Amino acid sequence: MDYFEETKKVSGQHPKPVGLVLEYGTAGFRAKAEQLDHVMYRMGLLAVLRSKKTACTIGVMVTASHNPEEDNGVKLVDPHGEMLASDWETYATHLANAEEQNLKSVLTNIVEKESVNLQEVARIFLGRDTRPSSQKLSQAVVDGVCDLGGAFQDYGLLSTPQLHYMVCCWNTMEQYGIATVEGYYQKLASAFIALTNQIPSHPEEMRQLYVDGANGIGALKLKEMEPYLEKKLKLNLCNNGTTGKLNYLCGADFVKVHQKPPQGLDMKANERCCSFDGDGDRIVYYYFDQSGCFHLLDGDKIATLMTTFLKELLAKADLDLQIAVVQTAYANGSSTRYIEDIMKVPVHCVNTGVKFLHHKAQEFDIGVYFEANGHGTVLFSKAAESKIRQMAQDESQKGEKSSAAKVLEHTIDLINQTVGDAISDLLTIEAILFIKGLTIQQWDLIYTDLPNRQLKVKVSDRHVIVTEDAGRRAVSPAGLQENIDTLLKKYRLSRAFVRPSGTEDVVRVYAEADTQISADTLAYEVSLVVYNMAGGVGEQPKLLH
Ligand code: G16
Repeated sequence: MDYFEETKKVSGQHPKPVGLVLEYGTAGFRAKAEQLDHVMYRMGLLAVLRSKKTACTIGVMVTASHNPEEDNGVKLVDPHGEMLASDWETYATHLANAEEQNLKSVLTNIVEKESVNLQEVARIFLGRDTRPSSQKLSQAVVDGVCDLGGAFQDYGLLSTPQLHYMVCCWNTMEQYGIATVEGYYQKLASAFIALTNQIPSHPEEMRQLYVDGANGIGALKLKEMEPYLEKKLKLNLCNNGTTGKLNYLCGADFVKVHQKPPQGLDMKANERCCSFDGDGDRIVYYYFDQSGCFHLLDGDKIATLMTTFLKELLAKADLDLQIAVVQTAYANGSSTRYIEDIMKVPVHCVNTGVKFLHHKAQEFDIGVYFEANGHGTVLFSKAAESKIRQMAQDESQKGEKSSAAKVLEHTIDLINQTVGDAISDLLTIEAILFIKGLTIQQWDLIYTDLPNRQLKVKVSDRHVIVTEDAGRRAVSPAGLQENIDTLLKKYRLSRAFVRPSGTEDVVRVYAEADTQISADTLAYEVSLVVYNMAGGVGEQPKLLH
């Protein structure tokens, strides 16, 4: 029997636009929604092969996260809830770009190279975000799955981290948690309640949190979860998707990049606010001070808060576990210096993309990883987790040691270890602030960010820019890095880099320096160099102040 017979018949119903070339980038495929039907169908096919290869359930998430509402995207989730293995990203790109007549040979090639046992049963979990295009695109994935005889469970609307959680739960025989949305809420809520019960009462203002849901799935899911939290938190949710447009002038990416509050949030001085992104895997916090100055607490500040908390607990519990922080080039220089020099915790810098951070964080007993954009989580090694659980359950342990171990155990249960998760991160941050009795202002004072600016430059082919050293140095086009180095000499405490985005058709520019004016000017000058040396298109970059 020709295993790919059905594919030959059906793939024509999901035609590839002529000449379209896409890449499985930082977080899967991202493009205008109308270009993606064939990619979705083909990712359904690939997910079946991946499931047969691993003999596990594989996830497929339809989302373009922080991108504009008109875009969409898809990514595959591996058995333990982690990102797809990198060899398979290459297969995904080949498959998405194959011409119709070559589809069968590309699939056969994957089967042969990976020795996929076609007799193995395949099971796929599906989730999608709230974009208007997501339901139809999700159906194209289902078509692909069914053509290769895979079984599937469609969870419908889910945040990205919820899908990662479901896949992990199912493949660990539900040791990680119950593979339902309710199971997710119950697991996180009971850990949160147990943690906050450490402190008998909280002033009313400590319970108040303003949340910008980016008009996306995160808002919907947080609302669903609220009743499980037993009024421990008073959530004021705006941009909840009922009227506004997804990610438009709101959401974590908007707030981080523009360093200003989202539209739709009526903020008063010193109120604690946070923003999710479009698929609920990123979070940033912020507030206005009395003088009207905006303060952003991004992924770096979150990593610092969580690391401080965990390190103090390890000391109290007298547990000798190695803790490390993983960041990317976007991490503010002040955060890296603070974590390394003051906290004495090692910091590692890797390429942009959660998959790289996650991988590195797995090397430590406790690996805290966060991108500055608010995407991150904490990983506990199996050995570390079992040491902590043993101590927490050991009735012979008394006093501070025992209670620290118990707090650590609840923290493990509250954190979504499969991937960065805005809801889980929110609850973890809130629990830490409760327990430590910290206001957002006190948390903010841990260190002061260096002023920084991020810009985007449109070029005709962003892949002409090639980088090394975790994206911190450009090796191509020739002379680009030398020009950036010359600009850096003009400013104090300066750092800048450029890299092609893996989710948008732009080159990203990052600059930091001793003052906001210097950071803005440096970012502008570097953008001009990119525009001139890397084939800039459209309007020239402008100086923003
Ligand atoms: C995705 C990735 C993140 C990455 C971001 C931007 O976020 O998951 O790791 O930092 O894209 O990547 P790039 O600079 O390559 O465009 P999200 O929230 O959009 O899934």
